[in-house]
Amino acid sequence: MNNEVRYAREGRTGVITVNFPPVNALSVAVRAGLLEALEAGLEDADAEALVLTTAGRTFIAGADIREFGKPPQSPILGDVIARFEASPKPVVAALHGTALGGGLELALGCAFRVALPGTKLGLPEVKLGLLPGAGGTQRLPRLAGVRKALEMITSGDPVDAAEALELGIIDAVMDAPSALEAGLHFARQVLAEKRPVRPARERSERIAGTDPTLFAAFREELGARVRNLFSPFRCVDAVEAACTLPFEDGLKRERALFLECMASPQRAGLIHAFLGEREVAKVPGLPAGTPIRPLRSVAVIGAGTMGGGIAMCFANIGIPVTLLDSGREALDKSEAAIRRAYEGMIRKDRLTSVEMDSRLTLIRPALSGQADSEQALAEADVIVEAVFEDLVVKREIFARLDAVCKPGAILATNTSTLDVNAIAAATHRPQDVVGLHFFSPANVMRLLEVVRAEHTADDVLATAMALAKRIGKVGVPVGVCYGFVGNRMLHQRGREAIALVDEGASPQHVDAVLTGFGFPMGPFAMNDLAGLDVGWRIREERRKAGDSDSLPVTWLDRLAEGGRFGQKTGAGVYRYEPGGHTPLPDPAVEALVEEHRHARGITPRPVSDQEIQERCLYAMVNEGARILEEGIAARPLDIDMIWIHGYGFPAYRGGPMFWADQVGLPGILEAVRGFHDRLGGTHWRPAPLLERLAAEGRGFRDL
Ligand code: T1G
Repeated sequence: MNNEVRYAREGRTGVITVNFPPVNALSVAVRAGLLEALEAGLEDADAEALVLTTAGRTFIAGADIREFGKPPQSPILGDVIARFEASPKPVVAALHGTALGGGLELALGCAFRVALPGTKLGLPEVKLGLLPGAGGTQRLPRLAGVRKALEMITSGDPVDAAEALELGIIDAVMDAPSALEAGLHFARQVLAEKRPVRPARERSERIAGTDPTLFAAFREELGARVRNLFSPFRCVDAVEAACTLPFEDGLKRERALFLECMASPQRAGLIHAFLGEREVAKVPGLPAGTPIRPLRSVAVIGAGTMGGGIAMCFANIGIPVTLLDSGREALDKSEAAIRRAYEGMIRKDRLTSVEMDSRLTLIRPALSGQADSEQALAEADVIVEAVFEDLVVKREIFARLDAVCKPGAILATNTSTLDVNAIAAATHRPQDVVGLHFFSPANVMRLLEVVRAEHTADDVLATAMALAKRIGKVGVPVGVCYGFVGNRMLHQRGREAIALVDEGASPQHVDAVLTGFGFPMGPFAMNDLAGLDVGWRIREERRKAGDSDSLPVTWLDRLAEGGRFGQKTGAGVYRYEPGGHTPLPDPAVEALVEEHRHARGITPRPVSDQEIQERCLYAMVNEGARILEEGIAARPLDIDMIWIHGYGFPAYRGGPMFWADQVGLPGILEAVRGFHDRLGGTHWRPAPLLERLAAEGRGFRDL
């Protein structure tokens, strides 16, 4: 039966089994159930030892994240663990799957720990803006040593069973049919050998004499790695307490630090990001159980940077991919780029050469129009078009796909700006057409905007979302509009960033404010990385098309016109040392901006950090509100996930809409109104949804 903690006896051993799918999270029901089961075991006179194990695919994966932010309910986990640790009968924690967070902390409180091969053990709380709050910062250093405990707790990364055994975190790795079998076997050994129990709390040899300067040095190292984050440093404080205070006082210190982290906005943002990444896959309005079409073979049209990266995504999960292009040279270039990408992964120990070879054999280059490529198109379950952004060319390709692809094949376009409805209209099967907007580099970036066109069938959308999960992407459903969700909001941020430089800020000042906010790079460094020519071409096309939201020719266009495309030409908004990637301010750009201001009669003025942050980010929030009103994104959560996984919005801020709620919509609305009065522009006209929510004292989260 699901959702129970049960006690039973196997011979001379009592067995406590937690069965709360999907990950046996330590909800209040589990915590209470554990205490009851432990009592049953202690009262069972025939049970001389106890085994703690779980049903399902994993040992306990931690506290129940969904309880965070709500009033704590007894019994708290630390008390449950203390009862297991004080048990007069030896308790063997039998681990499999992922023993994480509170789950590992519970195991550390048991007398012994045994794991199946391949088990992962970790304390990932820091990834949620927390720290191990149930004794992990006090017991792990005593078992694994201070330095390793600091590394595990501040990184949140797990170790596998073999390393855990080596470190002293567990007592044995046993290759048994189940964790229960391993636990029972080990318990019998303990009883037969009358093995003494030494609780972690009593093992001080590995923390005694710790050099007190270790913590300051570790904080120094940490500072270089984790900008803006709060909880990693509290993790160090807690581990330091393990080395400087008696155990019980260390637990108290840990609890106080945990509660401090629990109260931080970063914890709220990171939990929103964690749960949101899973919630976003549940598409509103898509009937549960919508069937998924087959995904056995794929054809990618266009062997450019995107096409090659997209092909890798499928080969990486064992799906054969035919990569088509009209030019042999493009195919050769793409093959070389794909091989280089895999070799890079091998150098980082993220791939073996055998895996690379098997993936390379799955990617078959083919010249368009040849028999083999026609056959590949006719047989493919999914075809992804990834040629350059030209609607006429894309429509021609889709008309041809309509003629050659088998019925039921999914016809996907990787367009980043064009109208997917117009592309679908080139076929007689618009219900099979969907947008799959990958982000460059497609084999790296996790975001995949799944564009539902007017006639896209439910099962095509469901298949696209399932495909996203299978290739390790965060698939987010979006509607059809220019730039969909991410690029449409990016356009507003870019507009403001460019204007702020016109008005007196330097590009490096704008970038510094946004990297200080938590972005990995500022808009101008990002432009240099992507290539100024890319944005320039898009802005030119929008101007030619008379798009009402297009920008006049900007100083950024002037740079592109002069051949300064960014990193790929050694100079763009910044200059770069030969082979270098560090953006260096360039006096030539300053001069060009000066000239551009003069030509437009602009007298430069000082621009504050606050104005830069508000104009760049509130323009995005206001556009996000419009996107929600238009139904292009169904939920604020979708926008948050797009910006975290596609544009580096800091996860600890939860995404633009979650962050806006934390800032407070009335204040944002007032600022937007101020910018509209001062600067004009339709994009500063307050979105009616923003006005309504602010007036009602509600937030985007209330939608
Ligand atoms: N609490 C509640 N729900 C959880 C959960 C958790 N800890 N972990 C996963 N889920 C849900 C998840 O939302 C999804 O729900 C389903 O389980 C499958 O997850 C006191 C305070 C375990 C490696 O940080 O890393 O302990 O979408 O899709 O890819 O010191 O889940 O099906 O409705 O991710 O196989 C510390 C977080 C908590 C582990 C499995 N623990 N979880 O990955 O499945 S804080 C964590 C994971 C803590 C103590 C502190 C992964 C996984 P739904 P999934 P998966």
